[in-house]
This record gives sequence, structure tokens and C-alpha cells, in this order.
Amino acid sequence: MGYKVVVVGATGNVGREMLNILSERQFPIDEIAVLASRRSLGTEVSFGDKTLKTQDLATFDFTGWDISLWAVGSEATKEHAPRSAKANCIVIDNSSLYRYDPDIPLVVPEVNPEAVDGYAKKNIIANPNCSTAQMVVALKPLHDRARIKRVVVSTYQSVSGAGKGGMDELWDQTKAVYNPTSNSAPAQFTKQIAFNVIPHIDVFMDDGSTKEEWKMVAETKKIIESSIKVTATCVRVPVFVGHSEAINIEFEDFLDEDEAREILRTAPGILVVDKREDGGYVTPVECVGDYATFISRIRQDSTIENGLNLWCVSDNLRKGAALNAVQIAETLGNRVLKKG
Ligand code: 2RA
Repeated sequence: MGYKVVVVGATGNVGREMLNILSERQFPIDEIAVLASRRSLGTEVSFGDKTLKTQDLATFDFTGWDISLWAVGSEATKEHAPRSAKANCIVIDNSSLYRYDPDIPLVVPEVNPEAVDGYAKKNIIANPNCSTAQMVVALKPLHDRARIKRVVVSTYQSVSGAGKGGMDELWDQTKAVYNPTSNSAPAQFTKQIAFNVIPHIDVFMDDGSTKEEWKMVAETKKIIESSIKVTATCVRVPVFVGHSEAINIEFEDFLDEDEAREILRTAPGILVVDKREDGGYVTPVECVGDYATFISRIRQDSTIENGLNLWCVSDNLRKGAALNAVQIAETLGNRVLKKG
């Protein structure tokens, strides 16, 4: 016997990836429903070799369904997800709405799978922000060995993190460089993204950081350990899919770069590609469609006592969103629901 699963926001970048990944990983499903807002109603989406028609989120009755995977914005989640939770259809939410609620677990299955057990307080589990998910997968095994004190991270985030509109904007602006009649005015982003980089993702906070940067700080503390200090600079780059991060880590104990490489090689969810030669590292175009978080450029930081640098790349629509949500559903199934 399998699960009755609902995918909410099935026509968006992340919703489509959720359907692909549920099918690829053969998640045990007896019945699946795909929901969308009225605007996208009736749109068809693929699930394995099937084509499914979207139903209306506003009127869908979650009674009798087991798990709902949410890939819509915080407002729609706030309006509709409580109906799912109340009907005992466990919510796995990709928006930022519930991430910082102390009664709602924030889960990356390679890092804190046991936190899933806390779902029952509200029947909701939160999925972290894409830039946090890949970073904590890399940090946790190193923290277990040498205790992380402080992390300095700079991100290079692809436009798909801003949705399909962000991808269209990069495409249109790139074409407009050669054909100035195309539509090229910034809309999703605050400045031109084609052939440019923008040090601004999400809204500004009072202290001058952006919400994206704040999320990396708050979510790392919630997922791994509150004592870890994080300072982040988040930057949008003209890449379609795949977020990259340059991560500097200060440990309490000394950790040799060779030992760090071996720890990461055997850690769950990680693939180390780290040859000190031309092309001996991973770039975002190579990680698209993959499940792994790729680690390259592992090296000692000799400017501090116990420091390491590394380069971390992952498919933001997969590990950063849809894959992590499906892994949470798998963990929930294995640890708690035990069907399938
Ligand atoms: C971004 N972090 O890349 C966001 C998506 N969740 O814009």
C-alpha cells in the first residue's frame, strides 16, 4: 500500500520538479492530485508517463489524503495549507512561511532526519531555503568532526531561484543584447541580470543585510546548531539553474584538508570533485538535474588557526527545493507513517 499525495503549485518550476522526482525515485504512491491556482487551472503536467490535469487549490478537499507537497508562495500557503494540516494530510512546505516557527521542524534529511518526528505538533514540516540546504549538507559532517565556530559564505545564485519569470528575464535580456527590439527592461530583478551580477536577493533588512542572507544565518542555526555563527553575502548571477557558494569555515579543532576531503567523500548527499588541475571542479551547468551537492576546491585557510575553504554547487530546484521535499516525505514514510 502506498500514499495518497497532493502536489500544490504543480505548474511552477519547483512543482514540476517535485513530480519528476517522485516518479524517478518511485515514491510509493496510490493516488496523486496536482493543484494550481485558478490562473493555471486545467494546465496539464507530466508525472512519469502520465499526464495529469491540475485541480483548483481553493476548493480542493484534503480529507483522506496523506501528504501534501507545497511549492507556492507564502501567501497562498498561509491561506490554504492549514486546511491540509487540519485534515491530517501532512504539509511539507517549500515557502518560508513556517521555517522559523519553533513548533515546526525544518529538515534536511542528510543533516537532521530525526527532526521529522516533530511534525505532529502542527502536521507541518518546513523545507529550508535553497542556499541553506546545500550549505548545511556540506557543513554537518565537518561540524561533527571539528565543531564549526563561524562560516563566511558568498553565494552565486541562479535566476531559477526567482521562478520561471527570472529565467525568462535572463533569456530576454540576453537576446536583447543582440536584438535591442526584444523586451529587456528589468522586472523580476532590480538591475539588468544578463552579463551582470546583482548583490541583492529578497528584501533589505534593518541592519543592511538582505532577507536571503538572514535566512542562511537563521536556518543554519535551526538545522545544525544555534552556536554556529554565519555571515552571508547573497548574489544573483546570470546562470539559469544551479547555485554556487564559496564557503569559508572556522573550526574549534584543527581539521586537515585531506581529512576534510575524506569526510566529505563518505558523507550522505555529497559528491567530491576536487582535482587541482584545469576543470577539476564542478560548475553549475554540470550539476543540473543531479541529486548531489558537489564539493570542490577544498583547501586550508592559513590566515586563521583552524580554517578551511571550499566550493559548493547544487541544483537549486532539486536539492534546494523539490528533492529535499521528496526526501522529507521519504523520511516521514520510513520513520513515522510506514506505508509503502
Ligand atoms: C532564490 N532563495 O534563489 C531563493 C529561492 N528560494 O531566489
